[in-house]
Amino acid sequence: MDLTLSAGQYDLVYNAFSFVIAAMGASLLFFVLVRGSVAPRHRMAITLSTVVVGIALYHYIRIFNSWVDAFTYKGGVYIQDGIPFNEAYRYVDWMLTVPLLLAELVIVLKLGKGKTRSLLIRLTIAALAMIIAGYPGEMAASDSTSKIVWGILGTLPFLYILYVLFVELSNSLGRQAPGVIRLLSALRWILLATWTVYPIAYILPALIDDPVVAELARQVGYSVADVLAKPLFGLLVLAIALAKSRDEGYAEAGDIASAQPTNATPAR
Ligand code: RET
Repeated sequence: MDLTLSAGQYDLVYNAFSFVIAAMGASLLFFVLVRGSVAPRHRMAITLSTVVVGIALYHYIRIFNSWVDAFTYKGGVYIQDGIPFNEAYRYVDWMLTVPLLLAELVIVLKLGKGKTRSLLIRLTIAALAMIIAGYPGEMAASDSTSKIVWGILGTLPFLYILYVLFVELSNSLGRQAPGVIRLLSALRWILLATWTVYPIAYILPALIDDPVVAELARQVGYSVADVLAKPLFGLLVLAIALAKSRDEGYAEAGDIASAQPTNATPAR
């Protein structure tokens, strides 16, 4: 349905997308710069965080441009009479980033090869099934029956992912250092809290009668969730990788040099 938005409503979404672009770009730079502080055996998790925010940066630039192209400013309001807003970018983004985020979590645990492989395969299949089922429901913005049916189908693999993370993985946590266990459990709860925002944002258009309010809530909801689920999650994974590197005695080249006795000839 074509929407008519006040300048404030239009700008709310515009600024939310702009904020996400800044957050993804800044975290991309940060993850690249901080990589050397992590022991080489834990760098794969940081690489995945970097790739995830890079993919999201690209998609948010596209989403932002699509929002701009969808509206024209006439008579003091924004009218949605342009190129249809492309909601599919989000789903393409998730197809890539959700399996990578789950892989980050599994890889930073450093479990055995067989266990890691089996977790990665099962979690990836469940993530793809969840997103593929959600897509037709997302497109049926005003038809609540198909939204609910596809939503339930997408929720089943979502529950499976939560089962694997909260029940199956708990057995592997005992082998980690106590500080790392605390961070890992925070990571899982952050995942749960941020990922549940997505199905809520998805179902909002079926619950809220006013299509303008529903659309604003959906776009801002997804934007906030994306910043929490990607950069913030990446920061926590980084904290775990740093804690493990420290526990394993890894120190950066610069730290070793500065720990040398002071009577050594200063480097020029
Ligand atoms: C859908 C609709 C169907 C039911 C459920 C959904 C869940 C989506 C989730 C998305 C997570 C995306 C992330 C992106 C970050 O990069 C597909 C909305 C349960 C959990 C974490």
